[in-house]
Amino acid sequence: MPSGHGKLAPWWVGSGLLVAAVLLSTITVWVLRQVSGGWLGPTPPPKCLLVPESHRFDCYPERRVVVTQELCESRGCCFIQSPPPAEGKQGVPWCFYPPDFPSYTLESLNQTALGMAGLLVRREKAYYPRDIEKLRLDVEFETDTRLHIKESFNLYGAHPFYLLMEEGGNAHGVFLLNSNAMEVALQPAPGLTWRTIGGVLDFYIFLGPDPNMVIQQYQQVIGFPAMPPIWALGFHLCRWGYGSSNETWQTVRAMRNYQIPQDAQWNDIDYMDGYRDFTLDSQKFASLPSLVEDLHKHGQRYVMILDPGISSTSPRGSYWPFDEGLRRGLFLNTTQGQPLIGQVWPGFTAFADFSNPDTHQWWLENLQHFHAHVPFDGLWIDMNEPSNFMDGSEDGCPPGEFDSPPYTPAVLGDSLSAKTVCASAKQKVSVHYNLHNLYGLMEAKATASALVKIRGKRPFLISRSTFPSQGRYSGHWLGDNRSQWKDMCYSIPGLLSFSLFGIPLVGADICGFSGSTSEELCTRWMQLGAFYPFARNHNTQNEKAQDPTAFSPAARTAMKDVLLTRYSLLPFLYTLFHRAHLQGDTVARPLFFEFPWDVATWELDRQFLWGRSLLVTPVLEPGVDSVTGYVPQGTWYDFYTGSSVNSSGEMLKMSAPLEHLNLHIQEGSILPTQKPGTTTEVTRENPLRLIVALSSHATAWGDLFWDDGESLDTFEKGNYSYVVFNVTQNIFTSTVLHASTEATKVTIGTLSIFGVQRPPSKVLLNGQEKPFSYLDNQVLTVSDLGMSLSQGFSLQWL
Ligand SMILES: *[C@@H]1O[C@H](CO)[C@@H](O)[C@H](O)[C@H]1NC(C)=O
Ligand SMILES: *[C@@H]1O[C@H](CO)[C@@H](O)[C@H](O)[C@H]1NC(C)=O
Ligand SMILES: *[C@@H]1O[C@H](CO)[C@@H](O)[C@H](O)[C@H]1NC(C)=O
Ligand SMILES: *[C@@H]1O[C@H](CO)[C@@H](O)[C@H](O)[C@H]1NC(C)=O
Ligand SMILES: *[C@@H]1O[C@H](CO)[C@@H](O)[C@H](O)[C@H]1NC(C)=O
Ligand SMILES: *[C@@H]1O[C@H](CO)[C@@H](O)[C@H](O)[C@H]1NC(C)=O
Ligand SMILES: CC(=O)N[C@H]1CO[C@H](CO)[C@@H](O)[C@@H]1O
Repeated sequence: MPSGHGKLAPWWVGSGLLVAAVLLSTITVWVLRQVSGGWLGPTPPPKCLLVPESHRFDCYPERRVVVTQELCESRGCCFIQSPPPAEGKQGVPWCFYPPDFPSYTLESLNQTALGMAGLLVRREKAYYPRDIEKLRLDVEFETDTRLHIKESFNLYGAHPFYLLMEEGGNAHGVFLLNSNAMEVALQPAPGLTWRTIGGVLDFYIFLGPDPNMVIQQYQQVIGFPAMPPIWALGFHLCRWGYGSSNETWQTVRAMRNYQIPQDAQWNDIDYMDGYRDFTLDSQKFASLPSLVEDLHKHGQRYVMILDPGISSTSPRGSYWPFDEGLRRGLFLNTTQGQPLIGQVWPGFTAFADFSNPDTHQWWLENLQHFHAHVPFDGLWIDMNEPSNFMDGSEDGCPPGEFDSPPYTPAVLGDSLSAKTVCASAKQKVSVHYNLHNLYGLMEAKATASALVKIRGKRPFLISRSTFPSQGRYSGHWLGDNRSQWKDMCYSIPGLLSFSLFGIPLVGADICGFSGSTSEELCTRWMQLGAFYPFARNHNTQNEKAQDPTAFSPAARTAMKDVLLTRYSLLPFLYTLFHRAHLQGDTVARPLFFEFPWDVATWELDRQFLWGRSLLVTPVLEPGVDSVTGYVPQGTWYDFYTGSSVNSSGEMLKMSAPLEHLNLHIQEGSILPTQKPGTTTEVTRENPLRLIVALSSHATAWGDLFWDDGESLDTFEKGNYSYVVFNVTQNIFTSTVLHASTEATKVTIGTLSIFGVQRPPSKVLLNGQEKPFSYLDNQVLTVSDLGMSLSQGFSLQWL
């Protein structure tokens, strides 16, 4: 459960009844108080004319109804027709609330320990069915920067959170902690309406003031993301339609043969017998256990898919997962108290009720049985919205207000049960109506916990459905995309959204899932994908292979090179994940997070940063050998050569032949890198190279988190090293702030210092003279340092 849900416990239990009584609540959040004038229409009542277009909040949001004046006025609302909106713009609602629409008034406001408590009272009924007359309002100033507003009395992806940039570069965020079906309407002017059909109006307001801080404050509420094992940050390869484990194995061997980095091999549903969870196709996948053993011998890992739909039609006694789940009563039930049956890959299925702790135990036992046979390392949980090929169930859904509420928010198919289970389905803690958006979160929690119990190491898990707090248990891939240039472009905003949602381990299917990719698209996508925090190439069945070995030597080499670049950056990437885990920093980061005062960065969605300092400018179109990207004001260094670019904050054209991905380092930063190997395990043994990018004041700063890469809670238990690097006045210092034995096993081999304006006369390592090289592009390199990471040192150039 999300952190902070403890206090909602009474609402969770038996909330079916309560929700029936809270069927429609509308709350309006004013985002910016800015009024733009102007209205159109015949001669409506003067009070209606008083409402400027920008402040017209929709009083008739029903989508299947053409709203007429009569319908509108029957709700006590104002009707003024507006001209159709310009293309790409939001329209102005024709039917909107008048200024005197009956609303709540605040009564008896008292001070409380954390803030204020009051009563919101409605004296006149509005048009909503079963309007609530009294709401209790609690306002808690929880920290200096977090204002918490919760309204209750009685009491999809779904990330009811937004971040807003205000004029001047300040930011704020708003989170509505509510799992019910809802919709959010943006007004033509700054303002928005949240419409939810149940639950508590539990609002959090994060005051920043900068975007990084808003996201940190949000994650203080929902929980910081889990620290992934380092192998999760390697390259993952998957496809649907490997015909057999032997074919899967061949791909792994081909990757090794070309020495292309790969940490994990995956299988989609092909491995299963009849697409049933926890079974193995004993013909085509007979060699899977041997393949997994071989992967482990090579320092590689195995990940496979699981779905929450459990086949319900296998002969009794032949399929333990269903028989036992039925015996223990662990499935979603119909209102009649029978397991609800829908249809997924195996045919008819029941759905595991992850709100029941007993289901977690049964899920664990299933995984233990399978792991004894196929010792998998991580899991991929799919179809967990939960997705159903039928609407509701094999019998549809019963009549009633859960499946046919008086108002249905804008959801798929305008029906709560479209392509999923009935909203009326019974789950252990509540009715599915309240829990639908939590399904993937609860499954992830059960799965992560099972992985820990089975392997005793940090769990690796990727989930399709997510909800706030998901990052504590899993990463996410952006779902089924297509092998098209525009899908590659969309992946960047997709990625950055999940950074904001506190799920930093995220990526799209590299080279595209459905449709057929081209060599050029796949090469460019591998370059972009090498900078997805979670980097997996995945393909649908019946399409040509799209792993790196499937292409010409030139393309294959370009893909290999960019993966080696990713692997060289593992110490930096891993440290960014540590900072995410520690305090909610983002890993893949929009440019405006670092340059909020520069309005030109606000809409950039074709570039992104890693942390504060590494700018990624991918090519996103065919047939070009250059790319134009924004370079914020300051000095930036080419990652590969160390040559500098001085930007005034402008779009710059960069050379981008097919084998090249543009990467630039922001002045003032120090990036820990490592000589790359073909697995994270091999890479971890190699010497580190620190890249120092000097600022205009000749200073720089960077850090490194280092542990064994997979033990549980190393930070929490203090079993890690943390080292800070710093340059001032031509002196580089490495300061070990926290040490563990692991850091004694790795050395700092090379220091590359970008932006050294004059060739030094000598270089001193801890006072001893050292040979160095200096290039015309102002790069100073000192190699063969041989310094243990566990010991601080200094290096001076004179
Ligand atoms: C505020 O205090 C008064 C007097 O003690 C009490 O009657 C009222 O219920 C309180 N209001 C709230 C919202 O707690
Ligand atoms: C897989 O390969 C093994 C070893 O080469 C062979 O014995 C087995 O028959 C193959 N299995 C299939 C299903 O082709
Ligand atoms: C579902 O029904 C089974 C009996 O078929 C029962 O054991 C179980 O408790 C029920 N679960 C819920 C959440 O109602
Ligand atoms: C950028 O500016 C620095 C001084 O701040 C200078 O040393 C460097 O040569 C400049 N780089 C380019 C490419 O002009
Ligand atoms: C600390 O981590 C090392 C591996 O780096 C492990 O061998 C050792 O047992 C751990 N110590 C504790 C106290 O957990
Ligand atoms: C860098 O090192 C110098 C000298 O040790 C110290 O004075 C300074 O505070 C350090 N700066 C940072 C950002 O750590
Ligand atoms: C068809 C489809 O679902 N396309 C998705 C592919 O992935 C991008 C993000 O990477 C989504 O925005 C698309 O909707």
